[in-house]
Amino acid sequence: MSTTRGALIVLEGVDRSGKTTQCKNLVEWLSKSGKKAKYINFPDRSTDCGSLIDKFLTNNQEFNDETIHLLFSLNRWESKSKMEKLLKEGITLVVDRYSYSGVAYSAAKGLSYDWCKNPEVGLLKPDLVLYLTLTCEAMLSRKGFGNERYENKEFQKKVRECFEKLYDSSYWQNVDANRSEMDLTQVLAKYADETILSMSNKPLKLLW
Ligand code: T5A
Ligand code: NA
Repeated sequence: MSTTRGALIVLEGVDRSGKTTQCKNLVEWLSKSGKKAKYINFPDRSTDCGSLIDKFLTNNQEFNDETIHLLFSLNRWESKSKMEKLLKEGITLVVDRYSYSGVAYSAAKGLSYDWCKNPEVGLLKPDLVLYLTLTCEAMLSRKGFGNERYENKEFQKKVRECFEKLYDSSYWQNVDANRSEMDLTQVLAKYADETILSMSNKPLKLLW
């Protein structure tokens, strides 16, 4: 019998909406319920390309809008074959940001949607996008906000509008992130479980 592939589950949302916390909780929850799951995050700051992105985000290096956009995209392309292999081995991937962040943050700076989407064409398409929503007030009150590039209220408002344009009800689920960490994990785990259960024989698709 062939292995049922893992599900590709992406968490998206504005800065500080709790993506990293929830991705890690979700992997732990899935593992405890006997499912194979792995955490993956973008940007992956561990590669050469990722280290350039890190310098940019921490304001230690400048790139024009197009260059940094392509670096973020390249950083996902670097991981494509590794991700495909894991999914085919039956491992569910819980991914902390993906192409939607790539498009939303660059479009918020004024680049066109089509231009932003193009370098992502051919990357793996998620089976589920969990989009964490959070009011501006709640976002500003969270720890650590304001340390990196892009962490300001006006820009985050634009990012929010750009994410909303990318929303696709066929595989996106909006989830209000303004609740306790554990409550939120429970809600997300239910959606993740449903997606994993529906995986049998589903082929891997490509963006968009
Ligand atoms: N970017 C990214 C692009 O421009 N293009 C791209 O292609 C990609 C992939 C860095 C930046 O890069 C941009 C977007 C970003 O601006 P990152 O490394 O994912 O991306 O950013 P981080 O700064 O690591 O993460 P975020 O700021 O997005 O935060 P998270 O992961 O959403 O939130 P988390 O889990 O770290 O929690 C934030 C704080 O809130 C608390 C936590 O304890 C923490 O202090 N918290 C809660 N508080 C109350 N209630 C809850 N339920 C809470 N959950 C967490
Ligand atoms: Na994060």
